[in-house]
Amino acid sequence: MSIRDFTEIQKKLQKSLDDARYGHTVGVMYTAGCLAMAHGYDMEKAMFAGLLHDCAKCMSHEERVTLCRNHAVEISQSEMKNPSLLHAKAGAILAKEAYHITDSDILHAIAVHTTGIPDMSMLDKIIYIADYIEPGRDQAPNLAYLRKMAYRDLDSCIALISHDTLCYLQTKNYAIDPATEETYHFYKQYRKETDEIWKC
Ligand code: DGI
Ligand code: FE
Ligand code: FE
Repeated sequence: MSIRDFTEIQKKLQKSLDDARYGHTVGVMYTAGCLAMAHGYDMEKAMFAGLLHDCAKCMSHEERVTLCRNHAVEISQSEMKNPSLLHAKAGAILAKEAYHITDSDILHAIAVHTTGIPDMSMLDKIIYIADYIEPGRDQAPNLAYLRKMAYRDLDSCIALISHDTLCYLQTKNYAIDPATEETYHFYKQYRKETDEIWKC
């Protein structure tokens, strides 16, 4: 993978994503690159994963279902019922098929970026966190705290992000995917913040 690959992927992505999503994607790409620098991970790999993590976001739910079925990728009941979830697995397929990414670490980070999973790889963690804290985000609670903490402690960031995501889903009465719950259940061992931050 080279700089030329970046430019070509960016051009193609810009055509298939709306402007806001493309802007978010570039934000995640650079944030993932910075987190890789801070934690001694391969910067280019993190940037490719960040760039492509939402590549299936602007497809319809039906298109994502068809894509998964055509590639024999299992769709869970929860992914079938909650269209916001399937763009992660569909994104991993598209990154491979349409953007020619063969690196299995990158494809895995894309596939798990929305719910997280227990015991993630460093790249999975970088993408999960970069997605939440990139500069274009402004709604989530604890953003300033997480933006600082992300350069020091990935695991405690995931504890707080997965906690706040569960709170958000509960408040909105949205169905919670088992993986979202399992992610918090695993990472809560890394909680180290004051009581104030953990309110829901
Ligand atoms: O794709 P992005 O918007 O950049 O971010 P994302 O991939 O983290 O997706 C965020 C959306 O996914 C947000 O609307 C909350 C939703 N989400 C995450 N976990 C769950 C969930 N939605 C449901 N219904 N259940 C979950 O467990
Ligand atoms: Fe996403
Ligand atoms: Fe995203």
